[in-house]
Amino acid sequence: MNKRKWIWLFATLMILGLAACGKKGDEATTAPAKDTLSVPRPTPIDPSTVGEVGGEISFGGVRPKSQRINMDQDPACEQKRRGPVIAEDGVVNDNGTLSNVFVYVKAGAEKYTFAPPAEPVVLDQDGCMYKPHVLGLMAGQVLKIVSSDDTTHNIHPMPQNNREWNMSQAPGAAPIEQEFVRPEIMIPVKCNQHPWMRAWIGVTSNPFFAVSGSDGTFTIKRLPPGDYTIEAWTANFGTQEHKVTVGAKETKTVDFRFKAS
Ligand SMILES: [Cu+2]
Repeated sequence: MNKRKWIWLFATLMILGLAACGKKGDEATTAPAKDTLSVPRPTPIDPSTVGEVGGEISFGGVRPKSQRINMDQDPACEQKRRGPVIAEDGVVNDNGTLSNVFVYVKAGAEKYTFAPPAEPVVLDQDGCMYKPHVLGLMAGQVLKIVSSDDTTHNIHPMPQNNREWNMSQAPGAAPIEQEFVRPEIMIPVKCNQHPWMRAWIGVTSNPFFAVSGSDGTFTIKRLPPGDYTIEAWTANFGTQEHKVTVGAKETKTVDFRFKAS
């Protein structure tokens, strides 16, 4: 057989082979996974090895004076108020700890890829205050803003690394759903109607974050074994970081102590 015939034979076999593949593909019962190229696959993490980091945020030094909020300018806010309302930034708990501290894995989790949770994080406007005052969510996760108030709010996040926007929300209006696509610690949020309203949003690239509660404690769960840098962010007293090594199934304690700057 001469060279030309070999080429024809080869081409014919290729066409038959491709046809057979196509037929096989048509009969396949499962479709290929969607967007496998654009959406990175989450790194599998063995749940039997994960540990956690918890601790307490304490405050030493002179307590800042609390700032009372005056809601006189909007009767709808004022009517809903039960007793004095205090600005949350800089508040020291009765037990000498700090709530509303955003604690997160700043470094050590880069080797993993995480998909943002499908459930949104909800930010409520209630009594003309944001609830919660400090929240975290992952880049690409939906932030769902709702209002429990009988007045119009205008929510206005002021990011450095994400798109800035503001949107009005009248009483009874549909929830506003937005996402921040890039990690950012922290995004301040204000209301263009009520100058005292303030929230802080931490946007992370991993699911390892927590906000200290009214007892000043926090817990970051489901950490794979490894070396991490944990940062604690406060609105008024700066940030601090600690390094920690978490072994398989280990629970580590990392405490932070802030003072007035
Ligand atoms: Cu408002």
